[in-house]
Amino acid sequence: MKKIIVIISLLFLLITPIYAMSVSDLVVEKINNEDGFKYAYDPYWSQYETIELGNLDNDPEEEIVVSFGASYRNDEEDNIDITMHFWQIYDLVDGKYKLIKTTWANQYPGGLILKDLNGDQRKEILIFSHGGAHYTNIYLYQWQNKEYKKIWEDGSGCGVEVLFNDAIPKIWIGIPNWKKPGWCYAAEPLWAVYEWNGGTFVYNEENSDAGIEKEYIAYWIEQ
Ligand SMILES: [Ca+2]
Ligand SMILES: [Ca+2]
Repeated sequence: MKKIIVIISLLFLLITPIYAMSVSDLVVEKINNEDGFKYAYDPYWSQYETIELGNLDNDPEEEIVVSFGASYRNDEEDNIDITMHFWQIYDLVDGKYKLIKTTWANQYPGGLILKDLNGDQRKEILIFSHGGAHYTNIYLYQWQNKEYKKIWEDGSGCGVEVLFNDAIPKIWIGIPNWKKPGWCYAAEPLWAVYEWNGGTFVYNEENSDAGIEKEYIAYWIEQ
C-alpha cells in the first residue's frame, strides 16, 4: 500500500511540477536593482505574491511570471526595510526555467493578470502595484521584437478597475472631482474609461464621466 501511495505521489509531482512551485523557490536570492540597492525576497509580503503561467512569446511553451515583494535594510538612515514590488519572467530553456527579466513597479506588491488582449495567442502582462494608502499604479507589457515592452501605464489615488472579459477590454481610472466641495479620497470620483483598440488602451470620452479630460489636464497644469 505504501508503495502505491509513493508512486501516486511521485506521479502527482511529475504532472504538476510548476503548480507545486512557490514564488520563493523561483526568485533569485539577491536582486541587484538599478537604484543601486540589493533587494532580497521578503516573505512578509507573501499574501500579495502571485505566480502565473501563460504563453507570452514566440515559443509554444508557457512562461512563468512571478510577482512579489523584495526589501533591503536602509542602514544609513532610519534602519528600516525598504520594500518594492518586483516581478520576473522565467522562460523554458533546454528543459529548465531560466530567469530572463526582472522589473520593479511602484511600490508595494499588488497583482498580476495574464490575458491575451489582441488575440495573437500570446498573453499580455498586466501589473498592479500600490503606493501609500491609496495610490494604484497599473502597467501593461507585451512581447514585441524579442523583448517585453511596456505599452501602457497609468495610475490613480481614486481607484483603478479592470474588465478584461468583456468583448472590448476596459480599464477605469478614477479622477478626483475637484469641482465638488470638500472632495476627499472616500468621495466618488469621476471615471475615465480606457478601451482596448487592438494595440493599446485609449481614452474613450463618450463612455467616461463628462468633462474629465479637460478638468484633469487643467488641474495638473495649475500645479
Ligand atoms: Ca512561450
Ligand atoms: Ca497577445
